[in-house]
Amino acid sequence: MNTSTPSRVFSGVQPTGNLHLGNYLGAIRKFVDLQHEYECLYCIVDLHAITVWQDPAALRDQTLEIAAAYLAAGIDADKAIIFHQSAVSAHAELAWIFNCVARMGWLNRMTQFKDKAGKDKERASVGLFVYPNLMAADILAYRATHVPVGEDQKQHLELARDIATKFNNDFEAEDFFPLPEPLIKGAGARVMSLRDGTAKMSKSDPSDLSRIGMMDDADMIAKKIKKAKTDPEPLPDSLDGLNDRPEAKNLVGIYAALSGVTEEAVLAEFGGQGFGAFKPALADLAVEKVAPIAEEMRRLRNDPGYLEGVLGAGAQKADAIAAPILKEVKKVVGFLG
Ligand code: AQP
Repeated sequence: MNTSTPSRVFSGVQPTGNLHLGNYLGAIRKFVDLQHEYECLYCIVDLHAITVWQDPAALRDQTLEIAAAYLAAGIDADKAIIFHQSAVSAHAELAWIFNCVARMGWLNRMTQFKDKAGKDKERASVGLFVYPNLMAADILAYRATHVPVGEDQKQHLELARDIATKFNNDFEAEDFFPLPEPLIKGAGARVMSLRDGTAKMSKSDPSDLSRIGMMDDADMIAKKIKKAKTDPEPLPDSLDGLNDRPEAKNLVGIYAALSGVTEEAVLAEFGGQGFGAFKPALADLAVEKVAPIAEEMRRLRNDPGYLEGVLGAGAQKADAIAAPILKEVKKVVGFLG
């Protein structure tokens, strides 16, 4: 039985294309900071990606693109473990066990399934429905204690805690799995669409103008910010003045997250000014922060052999942690060794 759980971070990004500023500010940038404090596993969750249709060649390509993004953003493959989910079988094996622990009622309450399945639930894959069980397995296969994610993943993380609790209770295995803590706070936890300040910036939004892509060049970033939806009012002097102005609030939030200052500080500088002045400043800042990452991603993408080597070595390290934990799980459940 495991009672002394060391702090360990696990998180992942789906290789589903169109990696955007929300993924960077909400997740990847935090991954970079955390690698100095914790043992970290950063996964490219290709098993999650196929819960909706993925062209096989594109999936391989997108997997390498996320590996390039991790490295270009500053994750050090000698410090953190970078790997793709399908290379470590513990994820799928533990997910099956969790399919038998989680309850239908719990999954029926997941808002992401409702959003992604849309009106035609009958045609959604079964994998999309049990997606949160796989996410719980991703985390708990390593007994990870901390999970940096954007706001949109909060409900799934609560479900992972429920699964860990039920497993520990059902098998009278107190503290077998830790209850993983979300690391959600901070600027950039919820970046909204540039076309609709009430919808999150998303990979699957049909409008490319809705997101700043991590591979966008300087001209494209400037164009998208120029075209971002706003209102005719100047920026207010205080945060209260952003209530009921979702698009303005979003752009101020992005500026704050990129520059590492508070939203109050952004308003102290730009309050009273119109978007004609604010948007070019935001575009310059976004180009300054994103363009070097995009350039490094492009350089790394030209060396697929190197990226595959990083992922292969990472998968071996990840497997070395997960395999003994899975072995213990099987014993607890009652499987013959
Ligand atoms: N808009 C966002 N703001 C802040 N964080 C975000 N994340 C996603 N969108 C935002 C965080 O990025 C990490 C990786 O996300 P993912 O690729 O695993 O899945 P996702 O949430 O499905 O990404 P998208 O872009 O929203 O794709 P679609 O369009 O398919 O729904 C996660 O930590 C997530 O919280």
